[in-house]
Amino acid sequence: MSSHEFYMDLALSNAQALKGQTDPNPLVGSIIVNNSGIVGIGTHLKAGEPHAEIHALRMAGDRSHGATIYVTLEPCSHFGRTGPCAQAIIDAGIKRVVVATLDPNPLVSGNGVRMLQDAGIDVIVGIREEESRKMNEVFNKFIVGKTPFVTLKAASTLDGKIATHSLDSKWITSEEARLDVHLLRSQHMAILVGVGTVIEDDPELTARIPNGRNPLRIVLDSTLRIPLDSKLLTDGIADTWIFTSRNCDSDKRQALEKLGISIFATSHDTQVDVLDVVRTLGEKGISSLFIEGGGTINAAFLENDLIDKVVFYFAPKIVGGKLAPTFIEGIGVDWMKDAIDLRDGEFSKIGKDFKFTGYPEKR
Ligand code: AOF
Ligand code: ZN
Repeated sequence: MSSHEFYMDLALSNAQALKGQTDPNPLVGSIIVNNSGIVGIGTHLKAGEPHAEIHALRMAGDRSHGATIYVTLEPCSHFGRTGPCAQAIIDAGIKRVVVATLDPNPLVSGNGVRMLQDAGIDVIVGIREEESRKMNEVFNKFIVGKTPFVTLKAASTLDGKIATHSLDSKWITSEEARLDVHLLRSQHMAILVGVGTVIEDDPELTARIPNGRNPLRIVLDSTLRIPLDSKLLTDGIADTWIFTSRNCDSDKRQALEKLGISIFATSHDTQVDVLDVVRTLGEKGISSLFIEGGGTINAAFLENDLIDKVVFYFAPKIVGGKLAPTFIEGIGVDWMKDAIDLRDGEFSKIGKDFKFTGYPEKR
């Protein structure tokens, strides 16, 4: 491993620790090194707060004169909520900038590097590029199209069942796998379920882990069947938004609004239009969406090409039964050649279970 890779790995792992906390901003880490060693360490903590480089420069102070700065993302060149980092780097007298990857933000992309080079600074781009891009897969999508990066999560037996034929579902996967789900929840801005899940399980949809941030909770409910005493409506732990259809029950809508719940009617008369849901969430600044729906909701998002990533937990068990529900329902494809391919698939073991992550090929 070269020294560039060593310092970039350090910056990457510091940045990665903040996953979920910086949304909708990217995860960014920075390290400043001079002849005597590391003199500055910085990580972007939260949108609206200083960028990674600024924290590192403040720590280094005068020691940044003639030093090298490592940054996992191209230093910014624009005046956003904070000033341009490229200018701060120039002003601090940094001699060399090592960047993992360019910033996909159209306001910045390439301009940050150009600003630095124009000031006579030596710039190297591409150290741990793939790792940095993967770490910011959410940001990379949202900053370009302003629609959320959507992850579909399911937990099933090895024969694909999410409950028995009598609808018993507690528990399919082990405690370790369920904790991993809480971590994923805390790393997303919003979590989405169907009203069936709310009626069946009365879930909290919170992240019950140390430093767990609770996502916004979203329910798809075409006729507003949600019980007024559900935890999602009454516990006050996190906000809950409901997406419904145009012809929903107006009395129930008023009752829900009285509880402080935001209701969005999508364009369809009797169903919730999932394309509308995703578009609206993007407009509201939600960059990451975690879907924990049942088979019908999962199929609707998949069929509409709205899923960017899947996380499936498989418990090594068999329940069987033609009537036991599976995690992708709908009608399904007609021909095997039309099956949705998942690229870059990876399996790992969590407790007794197997976790699969992959990326559906867009059609
Ligand atoms: C950096 N270092 O640590 C981050 C960067 O609203 P602002 O001012 O925080 O700007 C957000 C944009 O700045 C974001 O969309 C991305 O392009 C860049 N983020 N850049 O040099 C950082 N977080
Ligand atoms: Zn910046």
